[in-house]
Amino acid sequence: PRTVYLKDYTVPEYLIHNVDLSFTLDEKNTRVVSRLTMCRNPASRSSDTSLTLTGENLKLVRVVLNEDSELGDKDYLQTPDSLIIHEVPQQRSFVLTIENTIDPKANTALEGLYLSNGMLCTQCEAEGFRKITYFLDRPDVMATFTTTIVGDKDRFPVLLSNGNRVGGGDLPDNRHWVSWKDPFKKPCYLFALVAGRLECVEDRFTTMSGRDIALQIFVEKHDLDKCDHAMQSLKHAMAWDEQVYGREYDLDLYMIVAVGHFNMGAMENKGLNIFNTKFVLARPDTATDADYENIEGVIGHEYFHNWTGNRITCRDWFQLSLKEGFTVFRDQEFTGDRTSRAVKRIEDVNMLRTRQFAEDAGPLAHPIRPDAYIEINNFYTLTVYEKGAEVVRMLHTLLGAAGFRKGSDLYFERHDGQAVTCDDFVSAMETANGVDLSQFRRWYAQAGTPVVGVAQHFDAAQKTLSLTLSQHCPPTPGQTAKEPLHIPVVTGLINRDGSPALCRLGENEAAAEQVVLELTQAKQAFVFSGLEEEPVVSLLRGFSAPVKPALNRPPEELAFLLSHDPDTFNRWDAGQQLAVQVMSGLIADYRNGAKLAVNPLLIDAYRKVLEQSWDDLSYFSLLMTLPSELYLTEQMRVVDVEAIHHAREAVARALAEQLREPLETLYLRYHRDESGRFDAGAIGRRRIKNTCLSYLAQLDADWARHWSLQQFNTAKNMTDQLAALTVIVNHPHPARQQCLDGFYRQWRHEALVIDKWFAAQAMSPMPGTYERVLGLLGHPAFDIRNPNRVRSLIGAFSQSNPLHFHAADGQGYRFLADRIIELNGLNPQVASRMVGALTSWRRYDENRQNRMKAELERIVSTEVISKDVYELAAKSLA
Ligand code: HT7
Ligand code: ZN
Repeated sequence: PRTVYLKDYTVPEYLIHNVDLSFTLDEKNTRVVSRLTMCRNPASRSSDTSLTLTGENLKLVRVVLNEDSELGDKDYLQTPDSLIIHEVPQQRSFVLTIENTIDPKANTALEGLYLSNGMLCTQCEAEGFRKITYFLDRPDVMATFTTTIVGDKDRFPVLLSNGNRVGGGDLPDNRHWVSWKDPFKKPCYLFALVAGRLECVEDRFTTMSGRDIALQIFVEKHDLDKCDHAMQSLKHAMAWDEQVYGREYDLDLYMIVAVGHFNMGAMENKGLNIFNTKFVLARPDTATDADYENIEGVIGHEYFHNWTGNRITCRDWFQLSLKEGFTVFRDQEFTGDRTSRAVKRIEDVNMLRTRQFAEDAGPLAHPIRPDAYIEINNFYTLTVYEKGAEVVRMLHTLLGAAGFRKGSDLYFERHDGQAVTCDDFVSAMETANGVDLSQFRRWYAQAGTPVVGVAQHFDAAQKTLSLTLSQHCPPTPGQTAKEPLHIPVVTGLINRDGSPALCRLGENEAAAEQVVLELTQAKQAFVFSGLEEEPVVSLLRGFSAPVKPALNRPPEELAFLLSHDPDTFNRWDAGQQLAVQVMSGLIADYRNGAKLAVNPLLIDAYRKVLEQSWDDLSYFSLLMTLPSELYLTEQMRVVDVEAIHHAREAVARALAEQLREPLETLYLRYHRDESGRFDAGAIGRRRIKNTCLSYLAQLDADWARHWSLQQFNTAKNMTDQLAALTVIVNHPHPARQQCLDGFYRQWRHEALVIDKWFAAQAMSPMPGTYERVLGLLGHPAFDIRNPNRVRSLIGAFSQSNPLHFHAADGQGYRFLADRIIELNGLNPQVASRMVGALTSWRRYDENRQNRMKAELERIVSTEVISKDVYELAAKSLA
């Protein structure tokens, strides 16, 4: 397969100004007529007078140049992925009309035009438009689109595309037509079409300039009662973007369609977002609090793309983080403002530190602006999205909120309507603030997670604290030597009595509660003055940079920070690091066959947390939650999944035994019958209650088993019901099967709830999980063609059940490789997402390494292998 390089970028040879599309719909044979108004790109230096359009799986019917001359075989050449027209006008604009047919029913890859539960819909990012018609399928070709759709009135009563509806009417043979016009220039990856039997929920939003916007959410009829939260979220997002970024919506209509078969979360097509049902549908009895929060976040994310992605798009796909990193940062801030800032930051960092850091340390590590790819779909990664957002966040930290806003204003002003680069974004920040960000730009080009070393020296006579920070970044594939990065390290100081110590850097600086240390050199000292005693340093507050601090704090100091750090992130993190220290000791004990005795300091620290009173109960729950097995995996040189699991269980059990009373009291205090309101208070009460329940389930006690069963049977909302089911499925509970069967019967008509049913079983640490997962593959509700089902069974087992997936006999690996090979032929995008669980093979013992490697080799030698799967499997073996 061909590798595409950033360094080879050249401007397009031709431009397309206007696209007139017409679709005559049929499930197996849709006819597409595309009329392109084009011209030679004056900026292109190529002397080639032919025109190459991309296209895949298309049946070409005819090609007409300038309305009248139909081209013959000798005028063009068709290849499996292109149409080359040998000669087109060079001096003036021309019109090219192409007619082709496509087969949406045969499209199991869910890219281009495909069928989902009888509905026709599109997915064009990144390169799906070429599966609809021949085109210049690249993001720097921006055109205005008019789309006419013709379809049967019964099968396709609703016909949607981008922009505003400009016409429609009846046709013979029970057919009808609708025309849509999108006045904004856009790349073809933002094109969308939806047709089907859909119902609509409608609302309105008045923008800051007084424009009235119609908001519509289209779903299948039985889901009409689950759109309320998505609609509210959309209105909140629209208001937030006006308040925080001064950005207003531009069309008269904003449509969202929910589909059951979708490769990712959602897609920001101009004026017509298409969403995975998972990120739209919610009712308190069917969706958990986490689902509600995710829906708000994803609705916000896609809405924010209207400016960061659509009005200003990417020049090429290497610049993906330009729109994704920035938009993730925007959605994180939106959720932080809407819910709890402290909790949101912790959740985001948790994901970054467990999953993105692993990606950055493995064979698939790449910069947030990659410089080469075989299949661009493989680069919708945690690095491009989440680390990309951290890079934008660092700019926000370095420039301050006001400086960042000046920079974003200039970015929107300079580049509206353009396809630009990450560099253009940084330049706008630079110009607007009069700063030099040249070193900061390295974050875009350098892969890997920097390690920041810390050494401190207190001079009692001088009353100074000297903090020496250093940085180094381990090599990553293709990048051995790394250069120092520009790292903002937000730092505060705490006196030994727990009060904040003021930070004064140098003699003349004003004292502040915290400072941003700008680490730019390999090693750099910062001197704080005016300190009466040696303070405790609170470093990297709010996780101000995506780095690993190399700090070996004594457990007493961590316990101190857990009690006193005013920074909510660092306070939580101190508890996490303390637990990691204790668990690391237990992991070693387990490996040595020693008894697992939990350090009382940890129990004491957790007791103190329990004894305090907390306003934010969700934050309180996070303080009470132990680091995950995946996070512990990241801390080990050679991963021992069994030792990690048993050490963590031992700590959870010890906490449950020794803190039983306060945990019980808390559980009972919040065990109210709540209907599932989505407000911070109710969410917090459910969260702390369910955290307590999962601790109490560690006790081998009938009353605890009874509590979980009772909660399962009486829960009025999905958060409580699923929390109880999870506890039951994760322990030897006598009612396990009965609950699973009851849950299935209750929810068999709600696909998203059945996804939870599959996932809960796939993630269970109980013996026999592998056999159950294997059995579930044959369950009538399992469908390998549905990505949500694949993720809930195969994804959950391989990515969230380390104990069983990494069983020493290799059965988990074999199971996954078999599924990947099967999926490879059906849906390469989903197949390649599953490869991730095998790519970290170097982190395991020799036996597991050999077995994982053997499965990767089996995958690579599959006879017909997609570019998607090949790229990840081959690169991880290299
Ligand atoms: N911009 C979108 C990324 C995307 C995608 C979405 C759905 C299906 C396939 C896809 N390929 C790429 C989603 C986003 O980041 O908002
Ligand atoms: Zn996005």
